[in-house]
Amino acid sequence: MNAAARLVEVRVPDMGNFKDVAVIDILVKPGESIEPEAPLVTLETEKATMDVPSTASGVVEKLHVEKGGKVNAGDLIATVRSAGDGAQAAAKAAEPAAAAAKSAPAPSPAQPANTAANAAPTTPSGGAQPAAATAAPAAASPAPSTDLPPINEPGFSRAHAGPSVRKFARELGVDLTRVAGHGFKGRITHDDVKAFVKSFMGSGAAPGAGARPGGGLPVIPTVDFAAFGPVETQPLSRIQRISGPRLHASWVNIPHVTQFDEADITDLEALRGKLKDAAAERGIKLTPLAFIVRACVKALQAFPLFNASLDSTGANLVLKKYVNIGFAADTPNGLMVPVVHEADRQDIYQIARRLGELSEAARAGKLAAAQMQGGCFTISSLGGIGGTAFTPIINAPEVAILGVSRSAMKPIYRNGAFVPRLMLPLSLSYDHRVIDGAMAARFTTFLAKALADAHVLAEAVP
Ligand code: CAO
Repeated sequence: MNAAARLVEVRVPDMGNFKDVAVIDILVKPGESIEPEAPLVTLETEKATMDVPSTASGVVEKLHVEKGGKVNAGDLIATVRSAGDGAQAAAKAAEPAAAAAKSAPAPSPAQPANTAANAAPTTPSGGAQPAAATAAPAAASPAPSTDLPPINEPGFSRAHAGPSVRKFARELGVDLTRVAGHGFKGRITHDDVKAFVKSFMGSGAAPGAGARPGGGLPVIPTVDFAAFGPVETQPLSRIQRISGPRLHASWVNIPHVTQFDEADITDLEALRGKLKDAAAERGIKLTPLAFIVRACVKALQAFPLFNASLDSTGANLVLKKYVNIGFAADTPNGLMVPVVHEADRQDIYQIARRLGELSEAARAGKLAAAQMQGGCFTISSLGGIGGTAFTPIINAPEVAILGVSRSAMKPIYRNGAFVPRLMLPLSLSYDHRVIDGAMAARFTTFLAKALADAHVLAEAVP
């Protein structure tokens, strides 16, 4: 942008991995007066449409794109003769738009209305964490006093509405992603926002089929089981009562996708067979999990998006510069998720020792709160038990979890012949708001390759 000439250049924000995105609509004309956030053009990826808002108020000087054209991140869309809000303010305004587009290229589901589950830290398909374990993801955006659903910020920034409607919605605490637009080309109008608020206040529930009073999820009907035969009622364990709502919060807040793959661990098992007796003499049980943790460390280092969390606004990613790996441990009291801290600084023996210590403490019910905190990524291994694949629930606010099932000898076709190879099933669930399918497939491919390269995994950590 050129501050001296007071001309502001509005460019296509970062759109994640999307390339050559279609311009499906031009919403302004040269000479038209606009306010900041006024949508200029509508773009359409395979997954969503989004308006690119102006970053300044003023008059549209020139449009640099046309309907039907293709654009990429950084391309110039329009030049706006600024009405005096200055280049600096415009640049500032551009940040959230870019971050929003980047963090959520696909349409984000609305946040659930009831914040009770959000207020507690969420845990994995894995288990319980004490209340102090992690920051509450939704704590920073309290629901308005009307109990309207919290605003989904990335969705709000892409909503098809003009600046005054946005301002109006903000004042009322209305999440524009939930409002149906009845204006020109489906644009949301003041009346649409009013109608939304009226319907909400009138019914006491957020609009939507099957919503229950309070704006939550549809309710499962109550059944009198005793009417069909003898029953016994058992209370849930303390850990189940803690972890249940957190699992539920993760399930309803995060659009989960699970990517399946297999790793050839024939060489890994051969190597582990050679090393495990010597390890046992040092009091270390060298199970496959230690190698898997080491391989995950390498994958997280290669794919930093997997070692990240969305912040409470949902508009920014927090990239972690440390690698702490949680693992689901089956205990007599239920599932717990101890964390191997600084897993990136440990070799397989150190990791295996730590896994043993933490599993033992978990089973004895002696895990300290700090030993369950700070995780970046979780592994849920059912390999010692069985199964071929499963769909683990993400340990929110982490963005991915690796499920591991039992390895099996399989005929693999290689160089014109079938050869017997020991294959380890991998099931990676990921947050589709942050990670797209191609990246998930690259991650599991990398992981499988790392697991096949057992000698590298067994090397000392620099
Ligand atoms: N394929 C085949 N065998 C495997 C394997 C795999 N993927 N993973 C482990 N094994 C073997 C081990 O080698 C070990 O055999 P040996 O004693 O002959 O060496 C045996 O299974 C048992 O291993 P383990 O369970 O003692 O150790 P581990 O490091 O594999 O796992 C822990 C540790 C804590 C993850 C595990 O004990 C556990 O609790 N798993 C359950 C996790 C869980 O319930 N997840 C579900 C969460 S979703 O609700």
